[in-house]
Amino acid sequence: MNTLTKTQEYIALEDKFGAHNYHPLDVVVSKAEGCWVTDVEGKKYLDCLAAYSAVNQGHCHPKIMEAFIEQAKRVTLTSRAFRNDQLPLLYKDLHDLTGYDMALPMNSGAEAVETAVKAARKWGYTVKGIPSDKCEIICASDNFHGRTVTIISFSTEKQYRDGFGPLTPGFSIVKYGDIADLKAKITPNTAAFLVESIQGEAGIIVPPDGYLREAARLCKEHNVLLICDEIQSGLGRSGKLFAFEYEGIRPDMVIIGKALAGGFYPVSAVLSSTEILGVFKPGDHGSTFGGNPLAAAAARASLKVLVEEKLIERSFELGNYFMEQLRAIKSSHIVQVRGRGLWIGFVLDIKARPYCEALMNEGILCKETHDNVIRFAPPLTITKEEIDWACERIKKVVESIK
Ligand code: IF1
Repeated sequence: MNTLTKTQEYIALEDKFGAHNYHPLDVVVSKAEGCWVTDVEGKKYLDCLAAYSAVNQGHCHPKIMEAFIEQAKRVTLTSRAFRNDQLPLLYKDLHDLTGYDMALPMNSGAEAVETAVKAARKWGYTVKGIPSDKCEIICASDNFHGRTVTIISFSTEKQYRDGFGPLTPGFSIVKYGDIADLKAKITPNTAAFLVESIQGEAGIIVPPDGYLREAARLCKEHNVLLICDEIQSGLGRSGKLFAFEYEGIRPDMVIIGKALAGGFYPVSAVLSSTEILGVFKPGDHGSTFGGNPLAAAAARASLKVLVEEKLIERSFELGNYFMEQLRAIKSSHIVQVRGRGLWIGFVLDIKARPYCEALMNEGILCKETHDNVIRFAPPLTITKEEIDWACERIKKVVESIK
């Protein structure tokens, strides 16, 4: 006799045949539209994670879908051995939207971070004149930039590094938000400072006012490249196109990914100047899938939706509204409500996981970070009414905490 629910059957399969490198909530999603996802039991949930900000445009956006399907019918992959008729148009769109001279497309965020690291190192040797193999890149404490061996080599999170050595040398760490520390750690061999404009994984940490501005000034003074990882904070999540705009700066390199293709496809890119990206010569770097026509078509449509539907402005306004509503909830267990745009860290004085589970039972999907922070990062298409609906349930769950 089989009394397993569909959910339990899928979970049993996944646990038996899949590696256990995640501890997901026990909801098995089978379809999604806009801000809502439906599980295999037919239950609907408001998605307050948005695939870690990869679906800023909402799930299965019809305009991105149309571009994606139309492109899939024509040509999906040429490799970069040949040219395709979509990538040049994506380059132009990225230039027009961001003002950066050039882009280098990859697939995952981590690959784009690796690309920026390689560009910075090569720039360090060929332009700045750093002696061979002496290049240093400065990173921040509590950073999250991905999972490759080189990237975890500059993680300060023990779990991400332990057991994966030997690690890549050439990185040093400064305390995030501490400008004096950055100043102290820049050496003549420093090629770049790599930093998240707002730290995501660390718990939606907005740096102190003036930090990035001062960092940009220091970098300029010492001929060090400022690289902002906007993979999660960028493309409207923070209420601006890029979170560094809050500081009125212009980094030398910007790394984007996630929402660049609205959740349809993994697409990432490094944006920079002709001088910096010009260090790459044919054969220096590449990827089978990077810059493929399906990726480029999905990315073009995704950027168009962000702009045409004014999702960046929406994120700013509705983010402030959402935060106001959350701050109005009275509970001694709420330590802080922080964030920018529709990217909110809801800090509790206790472990957040049980409350993410309770919220799931109420029909809201979200994910804790760092034990006691619940993050709310819904698609930027969310409405005021949906935020009200969510806040009623969040209030109920928070008020149930003993
Ligand atoms: C996982 C976090 C989010 C990123 C920044 C680069 C990457 C990411 C700022 C790498 C990726 C992800 C990956 C995902 C969980 C997730 C995450 F909690 F770990 F921090 F989003 F909040 N730079 N972030 O946030 O991009 O290679 O994954 O495309 O489980 O690792 P990727």
